[in-house]
Amino acid sequence: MSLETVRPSPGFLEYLPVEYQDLVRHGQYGKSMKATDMGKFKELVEEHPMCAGCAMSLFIRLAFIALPTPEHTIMVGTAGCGRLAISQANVPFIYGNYGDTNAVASGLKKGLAVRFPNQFKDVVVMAGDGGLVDIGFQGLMHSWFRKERFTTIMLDNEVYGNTGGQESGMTMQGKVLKMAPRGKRDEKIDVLGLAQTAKVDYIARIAPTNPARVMRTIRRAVLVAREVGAAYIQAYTSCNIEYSIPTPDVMRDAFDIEKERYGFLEIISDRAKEYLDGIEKKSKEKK
Ligand SMILES: Cc1ncc(C[n+]2csc(CCOP(=O)(O)OP(=O)(O)O)c2C)c(N)n1
Ligand code: SF4
Repeated sequence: MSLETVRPSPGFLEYLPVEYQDLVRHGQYGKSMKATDMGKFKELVEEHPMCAGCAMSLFIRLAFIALPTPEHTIMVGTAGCGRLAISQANVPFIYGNYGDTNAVASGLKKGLAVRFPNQFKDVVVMAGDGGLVDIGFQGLMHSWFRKERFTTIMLDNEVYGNTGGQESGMTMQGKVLKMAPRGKRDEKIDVLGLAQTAKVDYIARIAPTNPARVMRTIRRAVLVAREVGAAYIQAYTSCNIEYSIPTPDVMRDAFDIEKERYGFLEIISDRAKEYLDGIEKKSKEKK
């Protein structure tokens, strides 16, 4: 193996598993993909057991395509629907106890910096709203207050999907769910506001209506987390099962909710903006 980690030494590639060969030859290892390339290359996540038509699975697919350097990325997740797909990808995945993602990611990031002082390693937490803001609330907030350099992506389906429809802190007030029959009493938690209070360097709210925008947002978050500070993306990823959205209407729902209360929003600190401007300018010059 060469020191380039992804590119095997000449003559060695053919002895690696076919999956790996494909990822090097026809996949994302060592390359950057566009949303319009979808379907034309070997993706990091190809199969998953999530419900047909689930918007969360679409978002996860886009998130993996967007990773700027998947071969140097480690995902952290927890119980919930999303991990069913995240754990199938060709990216190392750490599955912690429910709610401890941001504590695990904090330790991991520090350990990686000691073990690989000359190689950046991106750490990305991707977990449900319940896992992050209910049971994981303390770990989430403290990782932000400590300015830990990793990305947190909330798969906000506004319910506990994996356990059959309990309300979460992110469920809208008044919403009746299978296991919240009286309707939710309290308001949806303003996690974007909390992220601002904690001075998170890159904050975004997004719905999966525009693949190119989803990918750009994820890339920007991961890059800011690599060199500047904490990054947070809150993504509307509807649960068609618990919200009874017919599969053909899942995207219409995403557009409706985006228009109503989930419009695209980016809040970037001055230092993160300066950093991103520099990177994006260099990349334009290269083209
Ligand atoms: C400590 C602990 N408590 C409870 C559970 C049961 N559990 C598994 S998934 C889940 C809810 C998942 O909801 P969310 O995090 O919003 O993700 P979603 O499934 O909606 O994507 C719960 C409560 C668990 N696995 N561990
Ligand atoms: S239960 Fe809901 S969130 Fe979970 S996979 Fe099915 S549609 Fe998606």
